[in-house]
Amino acid sequence: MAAALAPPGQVATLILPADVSWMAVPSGGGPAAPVRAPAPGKVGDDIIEAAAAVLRSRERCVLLLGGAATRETGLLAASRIAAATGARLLCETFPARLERGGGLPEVDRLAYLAEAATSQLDGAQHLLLAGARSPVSFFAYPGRPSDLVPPGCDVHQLGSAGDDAAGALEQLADMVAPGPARVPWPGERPQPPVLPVGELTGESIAQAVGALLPEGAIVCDEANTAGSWLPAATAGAPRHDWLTLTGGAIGLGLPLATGAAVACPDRSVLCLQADGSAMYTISALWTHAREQLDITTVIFNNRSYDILNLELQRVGADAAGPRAKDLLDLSRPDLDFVALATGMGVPASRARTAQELGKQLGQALSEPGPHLIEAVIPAMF
Ligand SMILES: Cc1ncc(C[n+]2csc(CCOP(=O)(O)OP(=O)(O)O)c2C)c(N)n1
Ligand SMILES: [Mg+2]
Repeated sequence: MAAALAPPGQVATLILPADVSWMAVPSGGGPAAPVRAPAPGKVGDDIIEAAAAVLRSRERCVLLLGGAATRETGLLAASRIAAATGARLLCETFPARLERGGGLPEVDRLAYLAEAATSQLDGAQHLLLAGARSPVSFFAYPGRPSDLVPPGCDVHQLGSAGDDAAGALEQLADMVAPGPARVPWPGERPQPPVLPVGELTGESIAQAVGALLPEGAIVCDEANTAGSWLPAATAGAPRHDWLTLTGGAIGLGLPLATGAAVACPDRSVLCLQADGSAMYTISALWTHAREQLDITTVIFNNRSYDILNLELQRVGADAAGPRAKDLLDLSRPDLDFVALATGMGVPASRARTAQELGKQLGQALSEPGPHLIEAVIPAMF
């Protein structure tokens, strides 16, 4: 169990013999002491000094943050380094927990689409990895490399998995950017958007979320394709945590929200959930109701496995016939998420315009307990 808890939070399955469920507890044995996660290892001084030399070389550097380095300590140190050395700051595409808003430095995420990620990394001579792995594209494509590191770029790892990447960044910042810690804003500090009006789309949902996100919220993001406007729209929000699907297996959002709300009962949890992925673990809604968790779920209902339509085109299979396309269509019948939610005890409503969403989201966030809003939006691909 200690190994499972060790950073970077490896998933573990514990297989026990059946007789543990009837065995007597050994005499004198009360409940076991809680298992403590082992402290992260310290990154060696030689590694930090080598990274400082790279940053001082004035060659083009990208600092890629991931793991535990995407929280306040790591973000502040990394942004000091970037301001002092001109290194470009990025964080991994799907951070486990990205601390944002409330004046924290806003860090762009490495793009999901390989060609967009390639242009972000274009021209880099050094890639410094702090808590992140060397980037590869999410899917493979015919005739294109999966390795996103530009040709000729040197990759430097600031310690190994499980090491204290945030502490190493602080040490590195003290070397290349001495002076008091401050939050440098490259431009103006972003402002929250105003509540949107008009058509309900991924973009207007993002504006409503940006306008209404409460202080201290935990956002569980599995909005997928229609969620691409969320990072920009929420950069000016009050302080919050952003949790994403770190692997590729969809269906994380609703149970992730369960975990977040159980762990942090005093914080508001906002679950941004695409329709197709929602269906993999829809039963989590019943847990939201049964435990009366303070979770507001917004279903991005584009009635489609939309990303797969895009990926089908991108692998060059755009001549796909009606049967292939039908596999990616989630209508016939349309899923009724209001009925699904209310059937499991979660009060629910449907929004078809941006105004309706703004009103329903504001109300759901202001009331305790679980709520679901089905946002009906057009598919893009
Ligand atoms: C467990 C699992 N099954 C299947 C897939 C393949 N897959 C990737 S994306 C996707 C569709 C996602 O659809 P939705 O959640 O509605 O998001 P959208 O693409 O519409 O934005 C599927 C089925 C997967 N990644 N994981
Ligand atoms: Mg969908």
